[in-house]
Amino acid sequence: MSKTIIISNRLPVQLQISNGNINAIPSVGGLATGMKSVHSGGDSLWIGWSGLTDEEIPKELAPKIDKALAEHGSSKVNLKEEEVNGFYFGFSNRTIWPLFHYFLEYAEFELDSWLTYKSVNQKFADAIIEKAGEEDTIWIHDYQLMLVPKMVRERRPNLSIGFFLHIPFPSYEIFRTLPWREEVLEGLLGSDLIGFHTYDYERHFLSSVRRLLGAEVSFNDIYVDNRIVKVDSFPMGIDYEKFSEAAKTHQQNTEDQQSDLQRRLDLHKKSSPDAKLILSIDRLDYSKGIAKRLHAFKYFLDKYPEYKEKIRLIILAVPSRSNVPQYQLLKKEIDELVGRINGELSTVSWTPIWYFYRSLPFENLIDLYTSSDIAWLTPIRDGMNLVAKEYIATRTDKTGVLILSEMAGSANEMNESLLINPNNFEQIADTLFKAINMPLEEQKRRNAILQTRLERYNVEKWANDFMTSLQGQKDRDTANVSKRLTETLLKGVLQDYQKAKKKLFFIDYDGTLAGFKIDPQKASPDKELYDLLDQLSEKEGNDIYLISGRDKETFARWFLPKKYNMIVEHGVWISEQGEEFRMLENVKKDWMEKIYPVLESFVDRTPGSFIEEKNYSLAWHYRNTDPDFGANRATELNTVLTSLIGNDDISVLNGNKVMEIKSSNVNKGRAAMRVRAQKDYDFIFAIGDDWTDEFMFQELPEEAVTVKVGMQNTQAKYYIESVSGVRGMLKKFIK
Ligand code: GDG
Repeated sequence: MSKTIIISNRLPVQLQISNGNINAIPSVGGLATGMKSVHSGGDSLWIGWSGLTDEEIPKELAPKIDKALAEHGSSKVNLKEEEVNGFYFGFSNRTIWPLFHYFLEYAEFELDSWLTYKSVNQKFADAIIEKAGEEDTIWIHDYQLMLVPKMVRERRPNLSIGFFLHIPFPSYEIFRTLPWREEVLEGLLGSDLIGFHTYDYERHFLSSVRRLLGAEVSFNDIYVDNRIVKVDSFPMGIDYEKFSEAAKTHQQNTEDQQSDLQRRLDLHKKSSPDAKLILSIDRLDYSKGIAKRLHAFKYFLDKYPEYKEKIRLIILAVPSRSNVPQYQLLKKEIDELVGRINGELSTVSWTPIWYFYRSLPFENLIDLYTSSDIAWLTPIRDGMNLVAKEYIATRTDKTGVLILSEMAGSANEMNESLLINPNNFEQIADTLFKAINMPLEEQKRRNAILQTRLERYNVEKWANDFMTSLQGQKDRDTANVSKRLTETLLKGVLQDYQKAKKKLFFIDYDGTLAGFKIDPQKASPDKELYDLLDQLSEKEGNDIYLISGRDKETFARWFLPKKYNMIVEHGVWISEQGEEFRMLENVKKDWMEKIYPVLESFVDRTPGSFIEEKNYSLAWHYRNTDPDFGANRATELNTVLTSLIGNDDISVLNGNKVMEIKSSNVNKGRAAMRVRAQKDYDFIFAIGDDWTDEFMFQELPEEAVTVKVGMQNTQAKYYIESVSGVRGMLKKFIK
């Protein structure tokens, strides 16, 4: 039976060693809860680091640990202290974390940490390879493991692999600064599905893939070698029921069931019933903007001094990554700031800030959520921010105001909260004022909408959506395989070919027989290609036609001495058995002088693009431009040309990074049909990579063998993945 393997840096279990005994306690974190529906029973395995280094695990306890973990469906990756330092505290948290959160100035680019990151990723990949069966599904989590998908794919190409990034993916301008950027992208592209919290992160990722790897992207599909990688956004939800139920139970607690914290909170409320509690909860991380929030708090009290003694800020900062120097500095900064603000503003009966630097038990978290009138969460950057969602889920009477940074992923789904820019103190101060004074009716109206949404798109739905989409990728691959020109299918084609007497081949050149070159003139044929075409042409009964959009001069130079049959400029000219080119279609060219200046203006405004002037068509190439920019300009040019052309008999072809303007009555399909009519062919074969080849695929009769190079949408019967496979396949027709 197939199983699901989940991989994350940390296991969803905490190990405790005491008196030679091992205790494995399930963690309650968001991810662990979210994956509950996926990680159930014997059908799933969770692989990760246990939290204890090899040095911390006594040798004699190792088997006991494995057993304890296995009881929780978990299996550990062993890491030495040095590996944890380089991989986790090093590259993950001193390079990727700051860079992906736009803290470029904190990002360190250390070769040693990168090398450790690579080798530890390999360890995780090896653990998967060891445990995974052929039909298993793999779900890899987060920025610590970005190289794992490719490492697994290389050894186990048929596994279904998904990856989810829990932090933002930065804009290309930031990501490009990473010295190992291509390797990171290639690592991720080992997946079948890559998930992000928001569409913006997805968009940034696609842009980096296009710019840095030059990969073909169509909507949210990336074409990689012989695979399609899907990219999508799946905003992570929370275990809504757990939080709302906990809040309900909490409200029914009798006084002696209450926690100390709750009693203190109630006492405060009793002593000043009109005072408002403002809550801020985060891991102590510079991305969460805690220091800025403290400054903004002071700014508010300076602007609205009437609220002194009327509000209290509770800050819960959960210790995090305290081995990393930036975090130690931040801790110091926040300690000092709290001290300074409290020192300056406190009165005998009022301390403006209550500050907790610790992790609190879940019950206390609920105490804080349910007792606070306002949740104030202002990260400078945050992949999602689950605290915002949890606060809303606990507001069972629908009161409470959420102030949320628009830089948090959750802001996309929480429009009914008060959204602020964490750098705009004026706006923050006014928003706090608004929150403090928001009528109950308005609070309830806003929260009702938020609660309905959060309850529906909860964490279980998130995990299921991701898994369904990953399964969809698998089915899609299977659907594609049926069209792929596999060895078996090719065998059948070759049998038909052997039986036939009169055989006709149409073979496109660029992107089919030769790979693309930055300068089209450099894509000239090599000896291997000449030999192949010689032998194909010499075979009895074979009529081979090279069919191309290229100009006749280039083809005459390359192929006329060889006497190959050629159709060029999309079907305007034909040359058979070494004769001079003759016109196959009567075409007008008076439109060219009108269109040329238009194309020139596009070349001027689009660096890297150029015009190719053929006898009967004009082509605007944008292969060497910035991919997004080029595609935008192509759309623009299309609009301009369509309005100019009107009813004239010319049309615009959108090729692979080229737009070609030519007479409407000329295309490869018409040309191929004319040639076909010359003889009574009993085997027809056509192959090409481009949009312009689709005319052939459409026009040729049903029994023709039509083959597309690449996996994009096509009318062809079959596809073959790449140029490199084309020649090998054609060689089989010689034997
Ligand atoms: C990363 C991304 C993304 C907090 N303090 C205590 C405590 N918590 C719990 C909260 C919440 C979780 O920790 C924090 O989650 P966040 O989403 O706010 O932030 P990160 O830890 O930075 O997580 C983030 C997330 O991954 C998921 O993809 O949203 O953007 O940075 O669940 O309740 N829990 C307990 N005591 C505490 O003191 N028990």
